[in-house]
Amino acid sequence: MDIDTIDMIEEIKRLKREKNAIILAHNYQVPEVQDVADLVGDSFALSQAAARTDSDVIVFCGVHFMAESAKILSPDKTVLLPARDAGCPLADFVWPEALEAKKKEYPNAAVVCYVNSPASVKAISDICCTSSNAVKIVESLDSDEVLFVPDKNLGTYVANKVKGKRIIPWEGYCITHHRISLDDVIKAREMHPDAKILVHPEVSPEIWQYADFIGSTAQIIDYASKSDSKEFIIGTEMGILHKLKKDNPEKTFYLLSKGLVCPNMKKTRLEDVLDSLREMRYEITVPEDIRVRALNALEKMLNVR
Ligand code: CIZ
Repeated sequence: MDIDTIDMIEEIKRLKREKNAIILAHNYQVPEVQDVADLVGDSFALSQAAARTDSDVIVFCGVHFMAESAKILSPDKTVLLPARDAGCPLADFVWPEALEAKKKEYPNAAVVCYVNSPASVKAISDICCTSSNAVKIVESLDSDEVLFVPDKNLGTYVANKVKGKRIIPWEGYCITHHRISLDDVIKAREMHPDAKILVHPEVSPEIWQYADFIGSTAQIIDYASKSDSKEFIIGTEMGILHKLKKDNPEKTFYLLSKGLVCPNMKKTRLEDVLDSLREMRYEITVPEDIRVRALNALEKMLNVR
């Protein structure tokens, strides 16, 4: 590590103490940002953990909807997103007017909203879900018809698992997970025949048949740590390899496709974390009426046992 980087890390730590801040890094962030963070994880678990602390400031190294979730859970804390233009194309597939129009087409459907969505969409949904609990959330609903937004692959995954309900998936998808091709999986299997293939449910359904495990980032990390296998092929954004390797130095991890790089997750550099704390930027706010309704959809999710 060069001297400038060491100085920068020291300054980030000093400012963090001065401002009583907590730094959160999503599993997809670059290694140096993960290493400077207080917590690394999936977006909703990070937001929940930050809400339980007495910090005044949350620096969310991730993308916009993640910082919004932190604000929804911690309205009295200042939430900062270090890279202002770190958005999520998947979340942008759905917006309130489009969802309201769809709800008119399916007036009896319950609306289940994946956490990868804008706060304004969560606010007009019946309940939220994460990629780890989506099946359980949909199963818990009384309604036989479910409008699932915005990820069509996660929606289809849920539809395959849940019996007796009609799932209407929204037409959104993650551009990064969509880059995995059948050819990538076949080649990876050939090159590493003993490796377990672990993929995120946001990948295309045609990939699922090759997977030994399908789960959220936290579930993939947990699976790899507990498994007796020594080699894994990872089908989600490459940032996760840092934690996988750090937690399991004796195991080997291969990326399923070289396309698994999310340009938005790569926008946050150490310099941005430093500037964020120094200048208190970029503050993420959520209008109170939207926040309260979005919180309601998130709390309903948390109440499902
Ligand atoms: O919400 C998250 O953290 C994402 C993007 C995925 C996951 O599975 O953790």
